[in-house]
Amino acid sequence: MKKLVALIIVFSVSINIAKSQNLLAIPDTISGTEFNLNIYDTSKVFYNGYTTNTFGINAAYLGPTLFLNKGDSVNMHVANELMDTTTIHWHGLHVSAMNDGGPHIVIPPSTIWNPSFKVRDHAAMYWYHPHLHMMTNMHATMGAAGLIIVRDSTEATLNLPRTYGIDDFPIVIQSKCFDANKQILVDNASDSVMMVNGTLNAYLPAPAQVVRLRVLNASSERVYNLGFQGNLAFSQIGSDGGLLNAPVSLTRLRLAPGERAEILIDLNGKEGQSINLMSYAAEFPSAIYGALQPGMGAGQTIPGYTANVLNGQNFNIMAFNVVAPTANPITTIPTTLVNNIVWPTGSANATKTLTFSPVTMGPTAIQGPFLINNTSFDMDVVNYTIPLNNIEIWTLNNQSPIAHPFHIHDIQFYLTEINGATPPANMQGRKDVVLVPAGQTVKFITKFETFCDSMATYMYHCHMLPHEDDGMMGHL
Ligand SMILES: [Cu+2]
Repeated sequence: MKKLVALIIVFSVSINIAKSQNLLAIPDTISGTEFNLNIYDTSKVFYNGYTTNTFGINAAYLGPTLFLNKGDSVNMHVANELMDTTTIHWHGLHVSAMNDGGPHIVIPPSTIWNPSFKVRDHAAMYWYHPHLHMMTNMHATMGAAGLIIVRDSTEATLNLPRTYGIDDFPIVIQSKCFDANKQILVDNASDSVMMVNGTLNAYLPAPAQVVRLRVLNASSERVYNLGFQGNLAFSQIGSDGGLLNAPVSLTRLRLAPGERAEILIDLNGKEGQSINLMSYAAEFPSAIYGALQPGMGAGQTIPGYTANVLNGQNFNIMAFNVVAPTANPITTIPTTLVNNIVWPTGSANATKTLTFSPVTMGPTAIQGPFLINNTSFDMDVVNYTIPLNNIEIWTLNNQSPIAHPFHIHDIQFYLTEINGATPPANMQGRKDVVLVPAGQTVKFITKFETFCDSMATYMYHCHMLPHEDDGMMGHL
């Protein structure tokens, strides 16, 4: 009998080792109108027996999720307890340039930055992260980032899951590189370890009902081709800055650095099953970071890239272990959501074309640095001055051999064309990041409203953080 018990214990341990999974961390929350964030040097155990140095915000890795209500006036208190200067940018929020936390709005060590602003954004998930010139990748990779969930009265009327951590889950996807001592390596194409919410090899017990996932790609460079094991269909209901007009049924969702997507998965009747969230990167065409070939040509690569086991492969991101439904579960997916009103293209006052190119042509062209309109970022040169209330159409023309996720501060935009074609339905909502494939053009329309300040600027840049740090950025 003793032997049998021992055998059962050994067997169950070996099953656990085979699964070798960790319960997904769900970031703590702060709600109300006063938000205290402390950025500090700390550490976290990602691997048993190793202490990894990190930058924390109120926690060892990734900050708390901030719940904001549209219309509220909020006060942020950001204390920098690092040895280094940093900034905090509210990615996607429509705030004044002085409150935006770009590279000019620095928080020196041992000081507190106190921006106050009115929440003007649509219900969606946004995020906050450092934006210090040439240091964004380092600070964000070390863990200084967190989520913002905005709620509004329109979203509140919809029959959607919205109980955080119960049927509405944040999913922050990052690829990381650890050295032999399990310290985080920054700016390295050997980002072969996947983590979700800072958890390696994560699983989430998810109830057997309609579940909402708010997915952020917070990786420095990697693009994901998200899908569920067995090609389980899911519905995208929101993009970066708001809900879509109606859910869009998908089996794949490409998500580039900085982009967010809200999706619903229907787990009704799946209790007891385990379903992996995957990246089907083997399906990517060339010239995307994450594809087998990161450049347009076979000879174009990045040091460390070819040896990285994630590139061009289908891999697990995390697992959903389906458990019993909650009380009063959401069991259906709505047919309509909101009514996004897009500015007519004829209403535009101005157009701009931004051309992306490498500094050097040839085999090393995909290693950067990259230029926008043949110009590298200069802290002291304002690239565009835009009259308040201008409606503009921007054409992003990628003449470099790798796809770049373009991000602009202050506004949300609507895509009007992708390489001459109408964008797919899941890309027709409010966005602040768009992946511009190599050799292609993307057009969007937006309105620059509410804020203008001749003394402070907003950034636009590539959200592949090494590209941004290397000067693929401008300001307006
Ligand atoms: Cu880029």
